[in-house]
Amino acid sequence: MKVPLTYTLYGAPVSLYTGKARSYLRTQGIDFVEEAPGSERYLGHIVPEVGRWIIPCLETSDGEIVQDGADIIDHFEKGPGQELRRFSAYPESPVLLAIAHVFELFGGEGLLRPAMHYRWNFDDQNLAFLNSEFAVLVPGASHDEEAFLHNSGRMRKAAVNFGVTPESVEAIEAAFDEWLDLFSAHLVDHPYLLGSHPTIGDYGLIAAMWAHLYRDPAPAMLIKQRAPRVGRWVERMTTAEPYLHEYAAGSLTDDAALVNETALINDAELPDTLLALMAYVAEEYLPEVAAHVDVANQWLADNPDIEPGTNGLDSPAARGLMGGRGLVGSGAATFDWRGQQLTTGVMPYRFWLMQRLHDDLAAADQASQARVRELFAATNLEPLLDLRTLRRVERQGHLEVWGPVE
Ligand SMILES: N[C@@H](CCC(=O)N[C@@H](CS)C(=O)NCC(=O)O)C(=O)O
Repeated sequence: MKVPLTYTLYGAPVSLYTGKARSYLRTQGIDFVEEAPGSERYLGHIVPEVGRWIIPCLETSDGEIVQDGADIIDHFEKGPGQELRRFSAYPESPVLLAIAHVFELFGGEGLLRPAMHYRWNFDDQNLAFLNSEFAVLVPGASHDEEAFLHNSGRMRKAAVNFGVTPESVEAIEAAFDEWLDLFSAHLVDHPYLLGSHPTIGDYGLIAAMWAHLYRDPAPAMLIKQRAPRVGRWVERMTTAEPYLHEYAAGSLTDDAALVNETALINDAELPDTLLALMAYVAEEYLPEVAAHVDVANQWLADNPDIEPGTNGLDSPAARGLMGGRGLVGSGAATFDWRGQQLTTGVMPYRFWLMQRLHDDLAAADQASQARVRELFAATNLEPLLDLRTLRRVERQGHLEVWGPVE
């Protein structure tokens, strides 16, 4: 008899990165319970094990702890949870896989500007909701709005670290409208980014698109008015049952088609709407991640003695390149974005995600590698294939660390 595995997901409805892991578990039909990070088990056991307060964390029935959205997905894709998933989130086609990696990176790390803006700059619409949402994280927390206004100060200020400033908000809104229009156009013929089931590209996108951009009141209204199709994709990403009403009946609603690799789009005939989304990522995010790599490489060159397997900082839990939380001390990078200069904090985690693209592509056959390069060149994304930090980022003991000097 198969022993049922029940997973505990430590996370929260209001959390961006929990959305990625939760969406995976739901769309794959994997049983789990979600527990607030204010719980005794989380604070007393998970945090000490993981080495920092961070969500999402997954705990298996035999006590294994997995931190990080990508690692949680890989527990089911490549690890012991494999037989519980319905389909693989990694496309077999190296071309589709490379595209999926781009959107995993972009969704989790490149859509943070609109996510932060639409969460923290619309108090009239959002404040009462956010106050209630954050209060549920901690048992017995106050629901007092004044106190929330004060306590949320750190998160409000954090928006600046992602390039949200009075000067940039107009362009952030225009860029997000453009994103909604492009994604909406793509979804006319495709229920998910790459066809008839979600891939890691969709799971990356749902991170920003769920808690911040679809659940919070102000952007929810925007999406429902401007891009209802995108709203239905968000909802589709939160269910195990087919949610495909607007697509041609028959094959798509057939469960076999859903789990079949051929249900993904043909990599030899990529739709123009997908190419347009890729070109959008090039404009919106490529200059930023390129600037981050430059700053990191300067820092690595200046600090050649960092012990492999550490982050080179006093606190092993620190997430910014230079340990800071905000722009000061985080190793901020400045880059051109839509006619202005933005400055954002550098986080090595992003390089680790980008390495997944590089590694999978390096493992592909020559013809596929050439095809990906051609495709990325046509959509202005080619430089992404060649961005490298002087040392690789590795994950050890739930933390990001530098690999050996190569
Ligand atoms: N790389 C992590 C990022 C997780 C993350 O940043 N989670 C946020 C909540 S959505 C967090 O725990 N922040 C706590 C902090 O920064 O102190 C993942 O993808 O799981």
